[in-house]
Amino acid sequence: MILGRTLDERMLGLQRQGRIGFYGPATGQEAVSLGAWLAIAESDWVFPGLREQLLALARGHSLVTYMHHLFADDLDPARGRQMPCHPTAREVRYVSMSSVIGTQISQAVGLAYGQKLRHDPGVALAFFGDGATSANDFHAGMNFAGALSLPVVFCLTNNQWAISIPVQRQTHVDVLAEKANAYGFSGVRIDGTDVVAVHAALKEALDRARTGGGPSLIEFVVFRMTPHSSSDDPSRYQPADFLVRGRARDPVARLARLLRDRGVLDDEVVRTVAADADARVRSAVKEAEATAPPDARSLTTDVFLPPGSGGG
Ligand SMILES: Cc1ncc(C[n+]2csc(CCOP(=O)(O)OP(=O)(O)O)c2C)c(N)n1
Ligand SMILES: [Mg+2]
Repeated sequence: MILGRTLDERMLGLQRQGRIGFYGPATGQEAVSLGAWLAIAESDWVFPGLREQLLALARGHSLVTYMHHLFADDLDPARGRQMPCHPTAREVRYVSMSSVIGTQISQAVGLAYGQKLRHDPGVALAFFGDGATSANDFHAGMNFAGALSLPVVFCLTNNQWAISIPVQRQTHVDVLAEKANAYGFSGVRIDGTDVVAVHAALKEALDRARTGGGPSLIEFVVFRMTPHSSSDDPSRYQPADFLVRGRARDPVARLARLLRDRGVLDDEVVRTVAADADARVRSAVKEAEATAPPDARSLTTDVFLPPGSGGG
């Protein structure tokens, strides 16, 4: 979680300096990614929303590769063809992030259908925000998954904003999790700033999916503690007390308190972890900045077959 926060601070700074093009932070939402990482199995598939990069890194995606992606350089797995801060990490079953809100929901459901047909134990996890619950894919995906009882967990991170639109203007229901009732499966709302609660809710939903019990919806209530992205200025629309309330539920501080109470965390560990995160991020930035941009001739590599190669 500290690595995630270090990344957010540094990347937003680098974007302001014009060294990277775009960044979407996850500050305030780290407990969702980390709780999920603790609960999922290697065979499970992650279809991310906008802010689950920490889950890819926790699953083993290389920080340096992620940095190459943020700099859109020649070692970026997408070779600069994807929006920056839209990572793809195939080796850890983390599907390329889509900018088009909600599309990953029906993609995750499609994968879950395939898993069921093949009797594969892997569960699909679809992450998305409160804003995505207004997208067609949300309704289509939830309905299909419910009707066919598919092994998918809908992870709805309600950070209370869809850029400048507050969640109260997104829907007339108070609790988004209730929407699951209409599709015939369980929906729960939990505190998404609490790693322990996230882990417990996901464990239960994953067990259900794995044993043929079908889909679940979990609503993780969190605070978006930063602008929507490096292109946004929330002071133009967000009430001043929102951040004050968010800071009181800071997931990193909250976990630190729990671990200190249990006697497994002290100042020295915190210092070491923070110094390690800082060193790793600095070194990754250095490597990416020393890497050339993709060759313009690579524009069609991996996209089209070479003329005359005859493939189908
Ligand atoms: C189909 C579609 N409509 C609109 C947008 C523009 N857009 C980008 S992010 C966003 C808000 C998403 O809000 P939410 O789903 O709550 O996710 P969060 O950013 O809060 O994590 C919107 C409307 C888009 N990318 N795709
Ligand atoms: Mg949101």
